[in-house]
Amino acid sequence: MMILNKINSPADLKKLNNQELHKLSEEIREFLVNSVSKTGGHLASNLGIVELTIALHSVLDLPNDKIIWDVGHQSYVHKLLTGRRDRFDTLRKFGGISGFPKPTESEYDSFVTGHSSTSVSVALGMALAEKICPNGQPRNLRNAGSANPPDGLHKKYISVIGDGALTGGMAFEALNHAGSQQDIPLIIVLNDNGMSISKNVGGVAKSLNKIRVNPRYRHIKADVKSVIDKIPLIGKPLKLFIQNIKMVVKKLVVGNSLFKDFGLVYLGPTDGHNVKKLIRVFRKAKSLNKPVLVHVLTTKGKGYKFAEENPNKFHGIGMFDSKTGEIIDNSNGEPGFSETLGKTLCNIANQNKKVVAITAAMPDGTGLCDFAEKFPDRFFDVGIAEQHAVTLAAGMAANGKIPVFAVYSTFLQRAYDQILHDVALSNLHVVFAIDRAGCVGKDGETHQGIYDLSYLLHIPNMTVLAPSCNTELAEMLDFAINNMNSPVAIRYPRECSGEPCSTFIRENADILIISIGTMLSTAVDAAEILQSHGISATVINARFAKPLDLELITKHANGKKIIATIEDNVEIGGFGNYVESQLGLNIVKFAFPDKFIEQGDIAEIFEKYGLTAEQIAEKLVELY
Ligand SMILES: Cc1ncc(C[n+]2csc(CCOP(=O)(O)OP(=O)(O)O)c2C)c(N)n1
Repeated sequence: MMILNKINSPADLKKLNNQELHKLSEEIREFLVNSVSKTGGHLASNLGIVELTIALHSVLDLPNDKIIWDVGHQSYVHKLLTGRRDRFDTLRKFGGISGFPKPTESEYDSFVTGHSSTSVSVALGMALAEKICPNGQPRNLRNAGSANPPDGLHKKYISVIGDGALTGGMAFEALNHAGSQQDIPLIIVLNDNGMSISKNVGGVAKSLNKIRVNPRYRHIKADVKSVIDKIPLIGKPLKLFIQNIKMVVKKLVVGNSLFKDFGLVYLGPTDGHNVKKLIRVFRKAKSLNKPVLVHVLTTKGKGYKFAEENPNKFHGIGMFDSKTGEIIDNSNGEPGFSETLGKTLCNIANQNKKVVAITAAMPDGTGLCDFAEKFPDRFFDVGIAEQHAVTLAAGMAANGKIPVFAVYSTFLQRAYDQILHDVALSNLHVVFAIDRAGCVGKDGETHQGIYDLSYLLHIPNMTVLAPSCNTELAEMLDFAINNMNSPVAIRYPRECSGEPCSTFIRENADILIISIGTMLSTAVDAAEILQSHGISATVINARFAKPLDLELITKHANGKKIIATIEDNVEIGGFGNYVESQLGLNIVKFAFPDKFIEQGDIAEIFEKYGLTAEQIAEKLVELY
């Protein structure tokens, strides 16, 4: 029987010896490749973290101790080991298990994550909360620093953070704070694979890479070990002496590490695919009862040839053939919006030398790879640092460039103040190319792009556009770069349905429907259904969410029994609300409600929230 099939909780894992743990890692890898090839998901990161997760589960007392998985996309192994193996065929599906940690799914998931660089703050916050007694008196932590503080905290708090997530500013804010809390038993596990989604960028990544590839460290380590091994009966003092040399050498090589400067104990670097070594270093970290950083070196995609060779492709992947690594293509053949953005931007940048492109660690996802290759001096990958990206763009715009920041809607949320204070207040010409807007489907609650209209429409000076098809996106990008001189946001989802873009005017119609972005095809379909009920509807493709084409809208709103809006944003603060405030008329709004929207196929989600053409038409017939 497979060992994996006997593991239902960490207690089962603790019964295994080293050999069995090794076999378990192999079984987990095989399981993950097979399972994710059928559901899609974040494969490469999980293949890289198998031994690390096994070791943490072996050493810690879960669920009493708390692991916070940064981003959370690498929590599949953790899910497999905590009783969710049998539900893996439902991964990321409607009603199925989430691709991210979710406390409502399991007591072993201690916090929701999905967006990067939050784990150190969360773990530290949890630990500090435990430190404070219910009556507000601090717990006596005088004995912290000893192995078993009688009066110390009862739980361990662990942040598992990748070197990519470490590029986010919030992680550094938290490290800075953590170092000042010397009585807190915080363990930060740095899962360093040299990769974000693409190759990791920046100064810290460079310095980590030095440690990773430094042959001096590797050789010296091996030499010292072989010297120790060759001495048949060494006395304790000699052994200690040699070990001390090892430490000194390591300090010389690792140097005055950044983490030590933050006030953290630095352990490592440790081979992240050696369970025995990992268990040893985690035990040590646990015994210290103070803020510790354990530096673990792993290989993204480990053990699956295709993912090791191309971790970027297998970071987040759809269904694929596990034998060949080939993606099973079930797209509609239309280029996605990201591809159109990338191509159009290259064309525009050829003519307009002021154009620069910025990404926050998502060159692939946002379609900027060609641009990066063609215009290396005008391309900036800032790491997972959306806030910095926006203000960097503001600086560039203030000095004569036209920056285009291509970013997912959900990740731009964290740069709200930078958009408002650093870009809009000075009316700077920054273009936001907002990808994955609307419902994102399988990533679920943490990644829905259904808030951007609400966080952009009320910002003065901001123009907000939404294309209904690829042609419109290309035109809008050209307009935003070459015809505007103030902040512009263009928001669009991943998929382009390929429907022709049109404003669909019926003279003397009964109802006016105004749609924004790709909801146009739904609006046109709803109008057709209404027609079959004897109700005629005019459909306006708004294109501009702000400023509205009030002349056109008012002209067609005149005398209509019902004016409706359709959008893939939340209702509150969204397009319909904005139209209502500008027109001063009551609007029937079709939008997402005031709740977090779960994972599932986009069509399933639209149906659940009444956003299909049939449901919209039915509702309008009812109201008519
Ligand atoms: C705020 C934010 N921006 C972007 C992302 C998209 N994203 C998901 S994982 C990832 C790379 C993470 O790299 P790392 O932490 O090193 O983990 P690895 O996948 O290499 O294991 C990125 C950029 C995100 N989740 N959150």
